[in-house]
Amino acid sequence: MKSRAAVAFGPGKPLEIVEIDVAAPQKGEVLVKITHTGVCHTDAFTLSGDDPEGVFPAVLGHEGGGVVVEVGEGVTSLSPGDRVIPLYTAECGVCKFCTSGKTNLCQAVRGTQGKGLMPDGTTRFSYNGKPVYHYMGTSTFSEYTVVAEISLAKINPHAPLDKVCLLGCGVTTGIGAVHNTAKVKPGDSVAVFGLGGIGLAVIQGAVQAKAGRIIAIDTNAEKFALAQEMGATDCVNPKDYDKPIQDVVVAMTDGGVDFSFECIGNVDVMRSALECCHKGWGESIIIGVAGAGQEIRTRPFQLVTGRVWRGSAFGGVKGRSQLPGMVEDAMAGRIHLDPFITHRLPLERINEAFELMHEGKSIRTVIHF
Ligand code: NAD
Ligand code: AHE
Ligand code: ZN
Ligand code: ZN
Repeated sequence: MKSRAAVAFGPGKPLEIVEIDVAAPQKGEVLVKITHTGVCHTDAFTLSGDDPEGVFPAVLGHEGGGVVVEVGEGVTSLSPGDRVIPLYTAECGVCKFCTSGKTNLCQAVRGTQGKGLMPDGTTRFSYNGKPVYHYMGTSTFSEYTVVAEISLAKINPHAPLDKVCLLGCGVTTGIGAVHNTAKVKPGDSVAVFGLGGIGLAVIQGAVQAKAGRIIAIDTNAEKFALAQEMGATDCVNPKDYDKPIQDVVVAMTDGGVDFSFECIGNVDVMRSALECCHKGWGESIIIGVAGAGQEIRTRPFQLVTGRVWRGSAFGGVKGRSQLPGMVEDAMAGRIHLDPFITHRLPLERINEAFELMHEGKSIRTVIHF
């Protein structure tokens, strides 16, 4: 079938809106009509060429919501008409990772997914007869996409897709990192570096966890109003100080925070986020994604003296079993999605969403088809 899609033809180039061909779903696959998708910084990261897994031409996008149109052979858990959120972290339920009870990082389709291919090693997308690659197993920047059955969360049939699409990445990542990775407890102090969609979701999670101090840190002071509305107790701009930001946070908190979250993808800030944690127990969660060749550094003494570095992918959330509950939370008002949606645009204007993000003017732009 034909589908309108925003195709990334090469690194650093604007997306092009073209009509691609989408082949029928094969065994274990599902054809989904995407109605809405957010634009996450990770899409911009891959488009920039910094992603070691970036392949072109590709249909990017991983923060979508849609409706099942057709199922391939052997698909039993989904039917046409079901509302779904595509998952870049699958949940097969049977692999070593899924059964470990220790991680959400199902590996059933991760190998082919990282190469821009469906699990059978081929693509369902083509343009002028040439293959177009998939992205993160989701490719939500296309009106029609093909996704593995194990990479789809079936959600409430009445869920507002124009909002809950944000649970496909940003909001789930931030809230999940607080509860599943850090396990923040009432009264804990928290520092959040970077106040985009991810950092603001961390703040929302920290409020849910009844954290004490929530210190919001960004070099763009225009982000502070929303951070405060979300529940930040303090806002700090590193540009206002002539000493390292970790020293500022340590001085504010009688020795450092219980938890910090890096939500930028800057390896220097990752060091600051670790070093602003309290001696003996402070934990720093890396959420930001850094480019090829980037490495983190600190003095080993920072770890010897009890600080801990952890990472978090998709907030540690198992998509098929846990995301439907988070959709219910959003529908019941326990998760607030509206504050994240600063802009709405049609697919044809998707490049403006990237510009707004780079200019620091948006939190999330929701694209409609
Ligand atoms: P965003 O661009 O909306 O927000 C980033 C924020 O960081 C902006 O407010 C910006 O002003 C701020 N910032 C930039 N440099 C800074 C600095 N030196 N000090 C303080 N603040 C600074 O991005 P986003 O969509 O919120 O994504 C944030 C990061 O999280 C990205 O790296 C993205 O790839 C990553 N991410 C990771 C996961 C995961 O599962 N681990 C999921 C989603 C996104
Ligand atoms: N492809 C990159 C890594 C990108 C990355 O870390 N992705 C995050 C999700 S970002 C969503 O906005 C993630 O979940 N990683 C775990 C995984 O399995 O990809 C690289 O460096 O190669
Ligand atoms: Zn994302
Ligand atoms: Zn699995």
